[in-house]
Amino acid sequence: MPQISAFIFDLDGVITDTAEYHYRAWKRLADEEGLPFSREDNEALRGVSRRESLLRLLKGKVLPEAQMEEYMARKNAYYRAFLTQITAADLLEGVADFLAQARAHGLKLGIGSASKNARDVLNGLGITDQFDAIGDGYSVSRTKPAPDLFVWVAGRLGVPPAECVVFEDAEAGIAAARECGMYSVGIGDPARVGAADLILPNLAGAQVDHILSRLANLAH
Ligand code: B16
Ligand code: MG
Repeated sequence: MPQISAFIFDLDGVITDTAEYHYRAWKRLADEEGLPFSREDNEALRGVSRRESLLRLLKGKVLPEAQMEEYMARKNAYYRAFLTQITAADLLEGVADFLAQARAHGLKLGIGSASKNARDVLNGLGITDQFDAIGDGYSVSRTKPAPDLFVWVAGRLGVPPAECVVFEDAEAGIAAARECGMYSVGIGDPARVGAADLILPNLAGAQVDHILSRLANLAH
């Protein structure tokens, strides 16, 4: 039976749903600049960095670096205005219970988020102190699907990658977990997270015991 010692959670789309706020912030910028941007377009920004999000929003349009920087700063200011409203009520259903179960199992808990705002989101949710390590958009330079962020978090937790399970809602995040030999649990649409070892619609009602035994039965 494989040993599993840590759970590493993505933030947006797994612990809370900040995707709506990212969408509204990008949409405001796009409207101001006369750039077409829909909710469907926003789905392609899930889990990717701020710069990569802007590149995808620009759909091939090339801008000078200074203008890219200004767009990213403006979008981030709009996004951060939403963050001031975040409270424990914004935890996705089942998350508080799932974290408590994982702790009771003696698992180490980490965050592996692409966001440079991850600490502020966690503080707003009131759960910062539940994690033994927090990896965010400042921790490494290569973003998901590179495995660097999850490897960084595992290092901080003092756990080998092969003993970690990543919970992710984005295709790039599942690819990153697989790349470094971690187990992966995909949260949400199988069209996005179909490459994961296990897929769950969300963490509502999820049982740590059940997940550990299903992963133990996989050839890894
Ligand atoms: P920021 P995650 C990601 O969070 C979001 O899903 C993605 O939409 C966003 O562009 C990215 O963080 C960077 O966020 O602009 O706050 O640095 O899913 O990795 O927790
Ligand atoms: Mg995510």
